[in-house]
Parts: sequence; C-alpha cells; structure tokens
Amino acid sequence: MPEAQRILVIHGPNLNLLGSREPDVYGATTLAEIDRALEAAGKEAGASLEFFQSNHEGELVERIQAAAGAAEGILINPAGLTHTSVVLRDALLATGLPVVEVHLSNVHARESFRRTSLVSDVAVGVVCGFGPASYRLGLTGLLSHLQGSP
Ligand code: CA2
Repeated sequence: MPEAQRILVIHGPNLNLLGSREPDVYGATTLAEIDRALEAAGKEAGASLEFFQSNHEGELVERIQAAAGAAEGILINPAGLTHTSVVLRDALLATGLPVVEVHLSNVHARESFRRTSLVSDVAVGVVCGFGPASYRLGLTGLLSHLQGSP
C-alpha cells in the first residue's frame, strides 16, 4: 500500500468563530465540522490530514515552518492575513511545499481589499466562493498536484 500523503490544513484568524457569528457571510457550519468532513475526504483519497487554527500570526508561522520535511503539502485558509501578511507568505515559500489557498467566500465579489492576496502567487492553486466545499475542492486539487497531474 502506498504511503499516505501528509497534508497540513491551516485555518487563520477568526475562523474558530465559524458557525457562531455572521452565518449570512460564512455559513452555519463550524470549523470542527469542516475538519471532520475534510478528514473523511482525505482518508478516502489516501491522505492523512493534520489541522491547525490560530488567531496569532507567529503561531501560524511556527506551525508552517514545522511542516517542512513533515508534510507533503499545505492547504490553507489564511483568512484576513491573506490580504496583509508578508511573513505568512515568506513562511509558506520557505517550506518549499506545494500550497493551495482556499476561502469560504468569493473574495472577488466583496470589498476591493479582499482581491489582494499575498499568498495566491506562491500557491499552486486557489479555490474560493464555495463555502465549506472550497476546502474539499482545494484538497482534491492539492492531491492531484502531488500525483503529478497538471
Ligand atoms: O472567505 C474566507 O474564507 C476568508 O478567508 C474569511 C476571512 C476574510 O478576512 C477573508 O477575506 C476571506 C475572515 C474569517 C473570519 O471568519 C469569521 C467567521 C465567523 C464569524 C466572524 C468571522
């Protein structure tokens, strides 16, 4: 049996609030529910997933740094840090790992500042606008990238 692909799933600041506030924008699904569904999808596809959420930029950087050599890819919703964080971008680049950026909302259909991402150009792909399904679609894309599909 081939080794499971190890994927680190990162959730940025405030995503711990999912399901409890602003359901009109971000839906009613909690982060734990998203993780559970993603874990099942990963298992089905032969991947083992690790999950990490933090509201602190430095903690996110440290977890990303630790993924180098310990994971094959990173699936990340950088949340608000998408639009501002050079340090998160630098940490992702430094791992040398393929990164897929995901967003629940369609960031292009909202305020103009959300159209800027400091992560997108260092990612192999970006998925946004499909609610929790963005994560599953992003995982499928990341795994197919790892298998060498164009
Ligand atoms: O659509 C996404 O997934 C975002 O990454 C979510 C970020 C936002 O800053 C990005 O532009 C797009 C916000 C995450 C905050 O999540 C909350 C969830 C529930 C209640 C309040 C905030």
